[in-house]
Amino acid sequence: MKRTALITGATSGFGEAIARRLATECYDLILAGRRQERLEALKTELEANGDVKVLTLCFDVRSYEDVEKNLGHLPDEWKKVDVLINNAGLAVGLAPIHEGNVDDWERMIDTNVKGLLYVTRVISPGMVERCSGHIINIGSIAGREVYPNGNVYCATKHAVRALSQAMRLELVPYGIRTTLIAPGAAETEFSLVRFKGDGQRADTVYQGFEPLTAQDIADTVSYVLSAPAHVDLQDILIMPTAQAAATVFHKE
Ligand code: NDP
Ligand code: 8X3
Repeated sequence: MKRTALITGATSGFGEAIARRLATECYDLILAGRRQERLEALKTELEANGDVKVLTLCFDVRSYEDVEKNLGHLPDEWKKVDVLINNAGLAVGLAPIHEGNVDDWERMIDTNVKGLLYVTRVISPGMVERCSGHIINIGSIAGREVYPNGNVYCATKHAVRALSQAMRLELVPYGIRTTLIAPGAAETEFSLVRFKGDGQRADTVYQGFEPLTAQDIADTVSYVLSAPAHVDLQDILIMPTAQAAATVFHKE
């Protein structure tokens, strides 16, 4: 039977790879992000290639009003969201606390923490009503460890971890599964965004070792969703083989 998955941050990186993967696995997809042309291109590609229906929604997760307008009034055939993947997020800047850029801090807190909360607040009541559903939150190794100059990004991912634990505790009576997937270094547009478009600096992050790929995270999501109904993979840390901790890499 077809199920519906909502993926935030589907215009690039993990979200886009997860969309491609779930399109082959009996899911119809609600794809969200701010870049409309990318959402449309992905919808066209996925619908041309397979038996999948795609609804694209272009909004900023930082605005509760926009989240509610887009997700609180879904067309009837899209109302039953079986799987929510809270993936939209970003790091902006890498600076010690005494030199931090307050706008960067606000972007990270508003997107990674408040955005995840807004989307969950609008989608989870339907899951509670139906007594079924699965929420997958994309955390990070930065949600388990703090590294120098990562201060606020690490704090937001620690918050994602706390909120994932809270969701698990509060949604267990309704048969809703929750999963936190916490990746280490993965090569996506993440570092390009962190370094505000400086591609050369972004490339240096992934030099000398083999990072995770977006496909690795899509595979993990697929595995999590394929577990039998009585199994909840609650907390997954997935690292490149060459990365043992946030700042410990084996580089050639
Ligand atoms: P990308 O930059 O490739 O993708 C980020 C996605 O988030 C984009 O689709 C972007 O869409 C969306 N997004 C960002 N801000 C907003 C917003 N305000 N409203 C709506 N959508 C938004 O990075 P990744 O795929 O790597 O990142 C995905 C998640 O994984 C993030 O939460 C990140 O923190 C986390 N992560 C990444 C790791 C890595 O090393 N790459 C490791 C661990 C965790 P658009 O710009 O179109 O809005
Ligand atoms: C992204 C991985 O180590 O840059 O969450 O914080 S890291």
